Amino acid sequence: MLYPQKNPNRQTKDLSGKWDFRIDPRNQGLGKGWTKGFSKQQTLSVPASWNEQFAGLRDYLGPAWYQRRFSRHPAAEGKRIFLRFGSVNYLAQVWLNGMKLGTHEGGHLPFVFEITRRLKKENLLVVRVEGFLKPDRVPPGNVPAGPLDSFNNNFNPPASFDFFPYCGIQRPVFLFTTPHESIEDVTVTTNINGKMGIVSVTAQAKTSGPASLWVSVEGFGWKTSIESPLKSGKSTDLLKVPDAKLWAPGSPNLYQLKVELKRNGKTIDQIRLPIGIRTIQVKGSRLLLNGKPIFLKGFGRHEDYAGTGRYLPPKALKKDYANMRWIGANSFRTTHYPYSDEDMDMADRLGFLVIGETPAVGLFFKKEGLSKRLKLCRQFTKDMIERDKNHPCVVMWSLANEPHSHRPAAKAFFKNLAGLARSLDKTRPITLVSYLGVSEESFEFLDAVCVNRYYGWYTEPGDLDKAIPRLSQDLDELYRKFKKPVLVTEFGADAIPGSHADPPTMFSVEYQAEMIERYIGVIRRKPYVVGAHVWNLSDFKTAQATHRPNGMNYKGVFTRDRKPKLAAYVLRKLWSKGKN
Ligand code: BDP
Repeated sequence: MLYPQKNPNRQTKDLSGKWDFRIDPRNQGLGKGWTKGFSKQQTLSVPASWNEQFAGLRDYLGPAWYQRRFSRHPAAEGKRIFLRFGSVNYLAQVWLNGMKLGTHEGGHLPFVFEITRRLKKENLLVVRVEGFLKPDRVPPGNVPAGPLDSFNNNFNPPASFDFFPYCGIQRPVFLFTTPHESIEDVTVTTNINGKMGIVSVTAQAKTSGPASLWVSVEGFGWKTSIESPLKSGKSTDLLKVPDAKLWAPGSPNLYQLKVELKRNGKTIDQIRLPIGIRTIQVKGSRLLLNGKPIFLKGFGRHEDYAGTGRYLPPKALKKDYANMRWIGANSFRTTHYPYSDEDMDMADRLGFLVIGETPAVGLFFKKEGLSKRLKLCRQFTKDMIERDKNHPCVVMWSLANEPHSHRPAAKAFFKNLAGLARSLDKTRPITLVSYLGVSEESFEFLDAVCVNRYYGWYTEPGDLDKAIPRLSQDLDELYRKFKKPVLVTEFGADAIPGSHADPPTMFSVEYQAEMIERYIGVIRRKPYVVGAHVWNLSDFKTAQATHRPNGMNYKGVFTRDRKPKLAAYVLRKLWSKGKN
């Protein structure tokens, strides 16, 4: 699934802006023919969640209708034309000029429809969106609380996860063209041999006659290219880059890859991609980037921003990266769903290591609905890897966050998913993120052990002297059992901005800062721990609950409007000068 791009053979048009909108609380729209157009109630911004744009819609999960008109552009003449949604949460049904294009389930990954034959001079695009929380969806909601299947969090709306279940068209919508004979996919993997970078490029193309592929890599004063004929629509090339400038945090060197589909010297189609030459590998208790041990310091984040909900506008995205750089972080996990294409591009450019996570948060393994949840998880794992496989920033795939793996079915579930992930990507380690720790049996066949730890918060509340030795003991037990690198993928405390206490007390900024500092103190003494991700980069909106004042999770070291709390300064000191 190639990201839409503008180049001499391809065009794009961003459909962001004001769209017509109408909620449909009595679910009448389908019966009343709104698929052919409806009278709007209001206009709203796309991309953005609807819940934050109108006070009255905060807890409304659907259904709701969007529509937008657009004209055919002359540049589309003689091309194939596609419509791409970056993300719609959760269930989307799409019509163009009254004809159904299709349905897509799942909130955080792109989907595409070909509309070449459906496009008219003037067009009406209609989208119905529904985001109900259901146990057989991923992530699930409305799951009866019980020790085996769900935390008793009592959230309103009843999500089985701790972030607001925003709905709507939450990422950009693009029209894009490709030639009729076109490059369909490109897969890039890289290796290093001494000072030589080796770039392997597999391209797939659809042609109606013989054609060849030209692949070139250019950058830092070097250019190399190879031509090879297409065999059954495919070609694989190895390109050697002497004295390669490797990609790493602090030196995010990107080369330009160009893949051209040619016939008789004429370029029929082309794709350009920034690529990074790097390797990633688990060896014993270490994580190796370009053959050298690397420590991941950073955060779990959320796509969450006032007014736009689950869409991070460019200024907010920029600020998140500015904050992470200021503090000395080198990585993050896409908690708890794949982030936008724009986010991944920025991580490539600025040199952040990313653990890419699927939307499988709060999974449970009761029989009811399990086969549907597995089917969805397989789809999301596949779509995530296909979308992000060429990003040098992605160094690990996470199959899930905090599954309730108490039931025996969990292990088989994750074996299935891990097998799928490995068949799609043989270059990156695979993990899942657990709250269970030593009893998370799937770590036996995964590459790294990722755990979220809240000693001093959900257990030993307010008592860091008791919490810290427990953390230390727990980490040792994990390593003793699995003998794999350990990452503490979440730890932290809520700190209400401006709330102070001496001695440090839960919810004060002092308590959060002290807890984070003492956790890092323990982590530094464990040579098998290869990552520390603080929960969270910024405060974020969640569902209402007794333990979520103002419907907020205040574990950010920055506020929701991205201002530093005390813990941010403490971390900046701890992480400065390349220290872990
Ligand atoms: C962890 C979850 C995360 C929550 C966090 C918390 O992975 O989504 O937001 O706890 O409670 O268990 O703050």
